[in-house]
Amino acid sequence: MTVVQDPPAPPAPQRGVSSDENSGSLVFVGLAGLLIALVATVVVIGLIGLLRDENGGGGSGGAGAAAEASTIGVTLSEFKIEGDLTAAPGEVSLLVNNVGSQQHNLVLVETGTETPLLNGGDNAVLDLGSLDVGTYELICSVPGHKESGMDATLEITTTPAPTGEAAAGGTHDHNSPDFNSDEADAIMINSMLEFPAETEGKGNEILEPEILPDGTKKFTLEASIIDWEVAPGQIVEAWAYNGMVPGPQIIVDVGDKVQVELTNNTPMGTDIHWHGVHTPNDQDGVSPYTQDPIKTGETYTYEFVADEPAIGMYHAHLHSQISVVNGMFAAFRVGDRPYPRGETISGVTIPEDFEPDVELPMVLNDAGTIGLTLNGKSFPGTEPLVLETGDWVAADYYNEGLTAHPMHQHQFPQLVYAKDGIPLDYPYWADTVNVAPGERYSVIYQATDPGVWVWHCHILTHVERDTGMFGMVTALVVSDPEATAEEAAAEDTVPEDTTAES
Ligand SMILES: [Cu+2]
Repeated sequence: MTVVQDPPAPPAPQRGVSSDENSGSLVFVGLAGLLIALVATVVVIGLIGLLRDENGGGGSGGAGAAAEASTIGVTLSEFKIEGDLTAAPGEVSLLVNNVGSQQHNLVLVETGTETPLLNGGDNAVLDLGSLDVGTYELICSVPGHKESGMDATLEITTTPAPTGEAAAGGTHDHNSPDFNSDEADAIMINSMLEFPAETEGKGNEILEPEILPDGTKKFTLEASIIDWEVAPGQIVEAWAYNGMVPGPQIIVDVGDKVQVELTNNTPMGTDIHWHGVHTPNDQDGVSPYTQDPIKTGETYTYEFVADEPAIGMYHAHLHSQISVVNGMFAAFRVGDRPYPRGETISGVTIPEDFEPDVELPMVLNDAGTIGLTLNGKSFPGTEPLVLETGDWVAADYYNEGLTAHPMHQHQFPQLVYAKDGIPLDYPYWADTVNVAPGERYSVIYQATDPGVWVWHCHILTHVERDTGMFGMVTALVVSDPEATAEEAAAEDTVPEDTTAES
């Protein structure tokens, strides 16, 4: 176990996630201190258990296998085939683990032996039979995946392969003599201690409109391809509105006349669909049915009256399988959120004057260049929420990805009060809210206890892999202002050393 050293004294944390004052380096130093102090008691207990028994269903060659039999761990992801792909001549089987978010398979080209199509997180054992010395080609046969990089060479050789690397980079084979439990723990824990990490760029900024003479709120968008730091040092080509992922939030009032002018600087035709927002048919943004595509270099203006409340989103419809998964999505809200003020749900009464202390969109994605992300960032680049005990959070989940994500909040139940922006007659409390593609769920929850509380997708391969924690995880850093004040008071009463030194 790593020895936890005394953390530096953290400055008083500031609440929230969306305001600029939280992005200062002091806060990060403070958070790092808080996290080092708290991670051992909360995060480690909560999450190390996830390490155990992973890949339990996959099986492996086992300790009793004959000497010439080899089992190799292979991971599939977008768009790579990885593993220590060397073995001695003889029986070879592959323990194949899809750690990506898309479906993949693995095919030995020379023999046509293949796994079934594996969903993200699925394992399979691929028995290749007896192989002679030589090189063999492994590919994913999903159309386009080989060309995107899922093409690897399996080498069968009598030269012994170097040992030790497979445990660090490939799928952990707990039965392998090379498997090192301490090393696996250290990789995971070190990755977790990197949180929170600063990255360049921040999405979801609120877009200010230009007010036209007739009162119309005009918003200006540019679609383009940008370099986006999805995690520290990991720069990808994102497709973005106004240079950010998610794109800027558009928030208007019910009854507002809205104009959105889009200039398309991406290399493909595009349009904007107002998902969950009531519009006339010719503003629905589905070329060619309701408009012509907005070609590269063209500007197009949408115009409609926002006549109904909405917790919606906007994204491209044309070529969405490229542009949306790569980042062209954002939140679009009309009117106030329908908080269940004054209602009693499962014995808990929401105050008549309820207002959240922190509001945030939580945009989920799992594919394209940016991959498994919360608000366009992958852990440890995800943004923490800095809260004080008693604070209420209002979060809107938006799934712009390709698969469902059960979003689990540790400790604090989430009150689901609206689905797709439509207020629920019967709101309900849940610690895990499953959000399918296209869905929105609006929740409020109260941070009642101090500590570091993780908030993450509970598809475990969306948050942990053998190289450490990543993807769809963030955390609430909750401090108790009274305890902090008492600590400060105690420090003030320590007598100062008045001895003069020369
Ligand atoms: Cu997920």
